[in-house]
Amino acid sequence: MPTMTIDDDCGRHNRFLRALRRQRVDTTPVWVMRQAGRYLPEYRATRQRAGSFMNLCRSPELACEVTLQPVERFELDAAILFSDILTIPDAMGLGLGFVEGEGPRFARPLRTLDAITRLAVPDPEMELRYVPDAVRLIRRELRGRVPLIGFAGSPWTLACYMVEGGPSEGFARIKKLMWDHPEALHHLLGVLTQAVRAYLEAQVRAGAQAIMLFDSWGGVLAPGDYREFSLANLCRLAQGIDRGPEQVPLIVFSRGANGHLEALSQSGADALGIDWTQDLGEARARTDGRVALQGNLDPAAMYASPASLRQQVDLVLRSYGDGPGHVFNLGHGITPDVDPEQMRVLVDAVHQLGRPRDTLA
Ligand code: 1CP
Repeated sequence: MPTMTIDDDCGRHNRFLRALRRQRVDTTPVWVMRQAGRYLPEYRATRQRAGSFMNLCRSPELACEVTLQPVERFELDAAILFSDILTIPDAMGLGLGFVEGEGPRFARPLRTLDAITRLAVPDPEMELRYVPDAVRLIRRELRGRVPLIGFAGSPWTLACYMVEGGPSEGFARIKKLMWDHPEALHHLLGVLTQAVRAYLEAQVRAGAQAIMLFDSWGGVLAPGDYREFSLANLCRLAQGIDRGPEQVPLIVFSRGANGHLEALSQSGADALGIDWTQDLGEARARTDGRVALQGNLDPAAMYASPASLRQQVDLVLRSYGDGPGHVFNLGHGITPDVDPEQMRVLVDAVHQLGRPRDTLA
C-alpha cells in the first residue's frame, strides 16, 4: 500500500475537521464567524432578492446560495449553514422579525410566567424543516470541497432574546426572572435544551459535519449564575446530543466566559471558541490539551492595513504555539463595513504563516 503523506490527507477539504480532532494538518484551517454576510456585495444582492432576512433563512435555495458565496470567493476551510440562532424561538411562536439596522425583534416576547409554561418543543422536521432541507442542499452543492458547520444558540442565549424581546444592554428582564422566579427560568431553559438538542440532531442527520453552540451572552452572568443557568445546559447538550455514526465534533463558544475555560473543556465539547480578550496560549495551558481551540483575532483588526492585519494574524498563531488543535477565526463575527479584500489577506496570511515549522521552507 502506498504511504500517505500529510499533504495527501490534509487539503482544504478536511484540515478543519482534523484540527478539531487535534490531528496533524498541513496548515492552520480558517473560517470566520458571519462569513456570509453584509460585507459581501453578493450577499446584499441575494438578501435584497429575498425581500427579508427570514425569507432568506426559510428558502433552502437562497440559504444555500449565500452559504457558498464566501467559500467560492476565498480559500476558507469550512462553510457555515446560513441561518440564525433565533429560528427556534420563531418556531415556538414568538414571531421573529428583523428591523433594518436594529437587529432581531420578537412580536410576542415572553412577558408572563404563563407564556413560559405554555411553550412546546418544536419538531425540527416540521416547523423547522427548512433548516435540515438547507443542510442537505448545501452538502450536495459543496461537493466535498469543505466541511459544513451546523449551529444553534445556547439555551441561555435564546432565553435572553425571548425574554428581552431583542438585543439588550443590561439584561434586566431576564435577570429579574432568574432571581425572582428561578424555577420558571429553569423550566424555560429545559424546554430550550430539548429544542436545541433535537434541532442539532436533525442538522447532523441531514449532513452537518461539525456543530457549534453559540452562547453569545454567557459572559453577562456572575460566576455562580453562569454555572447554574448557562454552563449546566451546555454540558447537558455536549453530553446528550446524538452526533451520529461519525461522531461529528462539537464547538462551544461561550463569549466572555473566559473565567470558565477549565470547566468548559470538561463539558464534552471537542473545541472551544475563544474571544479576543483571552490569550490563546494561556487558554491552551488552562484547558490542558483536552480540547481544540478556535479563534481569536480581534474583529477590528480587519480595519487595519494589510501589513498590520498579517502581523496580527501572526501574533494569534504564535500565541497558540506549535502543535495541532488550532482553528483560526475572529474572536467574534466579521462586521458589515469591512472591505471584502481584507478577508483574502486574512485567509492567505493564516495559510502561509500557519504551516507547521518543520515544513516551512
Ligand atoms: O442581513 C442582515 O441584515 C441580517 C444580519 C444577520 C446575519 C447575516 C443576522 C441577524 N443573522 C445573520 C446570520 C447568522 N447569525 C449566522 C450565519 C452564519 C455565519 O456565521 O456566516 C450565524 C451563525 C448567526 C448566529 C447569531 N445570530 C448569533 C450568535 C453569534 C453572535 O453573533 O454572537 C446571534 C447572537 C444572533 C442574533 C442576531 N441575528 C442577527 C443579528 C444582527 C443578531 C445579533 C443581535 C444582537 O446584537 O444581539
